[in-house]
Amino acid sequence: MELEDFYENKRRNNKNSEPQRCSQNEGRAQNRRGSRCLMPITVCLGILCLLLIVGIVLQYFHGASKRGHLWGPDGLFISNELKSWSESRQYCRDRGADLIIINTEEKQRFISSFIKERVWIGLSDIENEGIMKWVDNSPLNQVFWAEGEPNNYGSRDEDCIELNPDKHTLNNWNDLKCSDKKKAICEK
Ligand SMILES: [Ca+2]
Ligand SMILES: [Ca+2]
Repeated sequence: MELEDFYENKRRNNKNSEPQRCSQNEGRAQNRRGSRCLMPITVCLGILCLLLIVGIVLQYFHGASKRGHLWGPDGLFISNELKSWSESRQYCRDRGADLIIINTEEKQRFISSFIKERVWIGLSDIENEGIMKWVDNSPLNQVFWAEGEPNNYGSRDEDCIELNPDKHTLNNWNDLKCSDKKKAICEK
C-alpha cells in the first residue's frame, strides 16, 4: 500500500507541475512576441528622430539664406543677392549691420581667405572724388589696393570699392562703378 501511495502522489505532483511548465513556456513566447513588437516601434522612433534632425537642419539653412550666409562669431555675413553698392549697403543695414570696414592687415587677410568672388566693402569716395571714407565716416589709413588702383577708370566715376579675391591677399581692392551688381560683405 505504501508503495502504491508513493506512486499515486508522484503522478499527482507530475500533473501539477505541467501547467507550471506550460506557463513558463507561454511567458517565454510572450517575451519573444514582445521583443518582436518593440522592434518596429524602435525603428519608427529612430526614423522620427532622423526626420526631426533633418527638419531642424533645413530650417537653420533656410533661415541662414534669408539672413545671408553667416560666417561665425565675428558677426560677418555675405549678402546672397547681386546689388549696387548703395543697395548692398541697405541690405546690410536692414539686417542690423553695415558694409564691412577693413582697417587692419589681420582683418584683410581673414576676409580674403573666406571670399570666393568679388564683393563690395564699405569704402567709397562718393562724397568727394579722391577722398576715400569708410561707411562710419572714418578715414582710410591702411590700404590694400590692387596694382594701379584706384584708377577711376573709364568714365571716371568709379567711386565704390570692391575686394577681388583673384588678386593678391594684401593687394586686392579696386574702385568700380557703384551701379555694378555684386554681393557684399556685411558686418554687425
Ligand atoms: Ca572715384
Ligand atoms: Ca578701378
